[in-house]
Amino acid sequence: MSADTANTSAARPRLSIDEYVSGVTSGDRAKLAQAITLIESRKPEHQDQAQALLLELAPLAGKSIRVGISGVPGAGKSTFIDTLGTNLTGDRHKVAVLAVDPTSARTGGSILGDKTRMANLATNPNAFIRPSPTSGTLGGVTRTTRETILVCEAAGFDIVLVETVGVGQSEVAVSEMVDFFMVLLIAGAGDELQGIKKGVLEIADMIALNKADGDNETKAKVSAAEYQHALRIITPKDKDWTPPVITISALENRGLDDLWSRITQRHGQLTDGGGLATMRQQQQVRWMWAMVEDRLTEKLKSHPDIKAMVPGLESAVTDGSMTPALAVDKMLKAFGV
Ligand SMILES: Nc1nc2c(ncn2[C@@H]2O[C@H](COP(=O)(O)OP(=O)(O)O)[C@@H](O)[C@H]2O)c(=O)[nH]1
Ligand SMILES: [Mg+2]
Repeated sequence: MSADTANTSAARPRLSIDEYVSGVTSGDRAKLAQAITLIESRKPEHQDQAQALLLELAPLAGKSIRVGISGVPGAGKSTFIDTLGTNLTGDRHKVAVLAVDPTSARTGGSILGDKTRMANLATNPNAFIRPSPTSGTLGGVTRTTRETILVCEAAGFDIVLVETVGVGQSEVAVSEMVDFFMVLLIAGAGDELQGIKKGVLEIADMIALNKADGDNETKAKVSAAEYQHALRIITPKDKDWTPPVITISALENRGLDDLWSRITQRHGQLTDGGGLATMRQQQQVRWMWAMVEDRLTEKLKSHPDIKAMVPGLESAVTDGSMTPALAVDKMLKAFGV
């Protein structure tokens, strides 16, 4: 069913697919924003239209450098993106800033991609900032952000920055949708606090010690050396790339040219060797399976028979009168598989 044949409803999308396509590709920012809203909508008829739109835009997508940026609140992500983005637009790039923050709905705070924290970029005609959707599961937010990357690329943005918080699963989700994943750290803030224990060193393509300015500069350099050392004992993601550890000051715009040249160096290496295409293909396939798991689990949990039996099964597993495997058998039987 396409949205055009759907029953009339107040919330029905106002544009046709052709209008979205021509709006997005002609650089109409309002239409770009509307296309993203369509993608974020959970209404089935909007979803159908969004997927049709993505198929239309797909041939125009894929041509950007996709960079993930992680760091705990306060690490300087907004400041960094504002400065880097301004540098890049100054070099004639078009920069889209997206965010993955599944916690923003619950906490009401720390909505990543907040335009007020990126004052320069927010008013820059060659930048587009889209805050994280404020509702949804990690899987849901991941899907919309992934699809939004494609729409922004079709709209001519040649650099896409995806911001996320340096805690938990959202980092892994973002590293799976970008070409290059970097972590912003601050010297002396404590590894635990900054999520280092969560295996982030294993997925990072670069570590940048931010706030290397004023009295903090020496501390940042010492810290960088320590992380460099820590990285040496970790098996790299790719034998052709040793993640650099560098010091920067987002506030003073220091070290950002070096940082960007490393990203383009790695991107060039991946593009030339064919590794980029392979990596993106593998990301798509892994994502497909992740979505299968998400959707199946959702369907299973919302099945009325299963909903009815879950409390009993949980308490039986809790008190040991049933093994977890037997409980799963019962559930799947009720589900019809
Ligand atoms: N000294 C210094 N302060 C910085 C730097 N980058 C960010 N900050 C400050 O750190 C605080 C948090 O920065 P923000 O960009 O909001 O961090 P976010 O929570 O990761 O987005 C703000 O007060 C910034 O001004 C830097 O390079 N040097
Ligand atoms: Mg911020």
